[in-house]
Amino acid sequence: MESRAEQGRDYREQRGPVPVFFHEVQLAHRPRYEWQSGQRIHHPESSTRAEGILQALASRGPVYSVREPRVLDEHEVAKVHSESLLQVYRTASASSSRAAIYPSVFPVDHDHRSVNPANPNHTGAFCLDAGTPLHSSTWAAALWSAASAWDAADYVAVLSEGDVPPLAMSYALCRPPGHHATRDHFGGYCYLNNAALAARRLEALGPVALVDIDFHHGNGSQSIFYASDRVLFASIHGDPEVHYPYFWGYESEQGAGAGLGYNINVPLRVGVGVGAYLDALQTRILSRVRSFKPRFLVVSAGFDTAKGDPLGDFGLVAADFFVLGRLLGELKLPSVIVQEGGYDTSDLGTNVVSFLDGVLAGLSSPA
Ligand code: SP5
Ligand code: ZN
Repeated sequence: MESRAEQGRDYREQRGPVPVFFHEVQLAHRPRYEWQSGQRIHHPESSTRAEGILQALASRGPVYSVREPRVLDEHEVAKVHSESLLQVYRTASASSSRAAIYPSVFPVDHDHRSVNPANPNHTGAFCLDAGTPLHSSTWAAALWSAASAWDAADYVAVLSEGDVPPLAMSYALCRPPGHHATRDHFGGYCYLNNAALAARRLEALGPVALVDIDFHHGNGSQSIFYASDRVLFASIHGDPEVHYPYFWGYESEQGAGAGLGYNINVPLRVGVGVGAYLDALQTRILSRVRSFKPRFLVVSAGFDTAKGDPLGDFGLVAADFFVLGRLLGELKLPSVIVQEGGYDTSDLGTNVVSFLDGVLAGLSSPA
């Protein structure tokens, strides 16, 4: 039997199907409501999202093949998140199946010495917003979502152990999403930062570019790598003056310490056209990624930039997602695509497949 690393030496390009990592338990997390202008609305981060993506992938026949990730050891998760945050999740997972924890009291300026992660009344100390509930099923779903990202990263890492790094790609169908989760806080429908875990898996092997194309700024990923010059974080998103997460995502946030210059934010005004969007991506993000000379690419791939999305307003259609994917593929880097947002469930699957097809086309185009 050849090991996965030995197989990797024969690969220069992706051959055979692109692995899609996903576990059924990820569907069990079903947040019911969130708040919008004081009104209770249906929660947009539904399990239907993942089902639609799976269906669209299946329609592409043998190009993509779904597999279950292996169990993720919690000590890997602890390389990105605090032990207290994980304890908050474990505590919530032990609650009755009907109960939901919606934090609504947030200890601003509290010194946190008396915060107890085993006390559900203290959950607000670990939470950024009121739209990200904890149900008994949340912890297991988030952990499998993280496992999907970690295994997707492991797949390209193992294939890259040879002298010539292969142009492999993998896709983690992460749901719940992750890029708003910081080391210590959950929020923005995110509990564990899946993309950050993937980047952590890879950064030991070489520099990693983490490019975030979700409509919302990836504040969690930014904060986790803010002082790092090993992981370049670059995000293009709706202007935070107007859009969630409001307090982060400005151009002035450029990194700290050794990481100064390794954090790039490109906020775009409401209703920017696809031409201006792709232009900003190329001139302000992809050029910087190239000069950084990464060994790996991780993409926080949100599709709430799509036309008709209830949360975003960039108006991208399936053909645009193909172009976007191809531009990223043309970086010619082993690539891990991590699912983030995207809430128009009628087009989500089509857009995801179009994007992944684009990445594959970019990776395999003549250099
Ligand atoms: C992963 C991800 O995409 N998270 C997004 C979290 C956004 N939560 C706040 C949504 C506020 C919605 N206001 C909607 C106005 C629509 N016209
Ligand atoms: Zn988003």
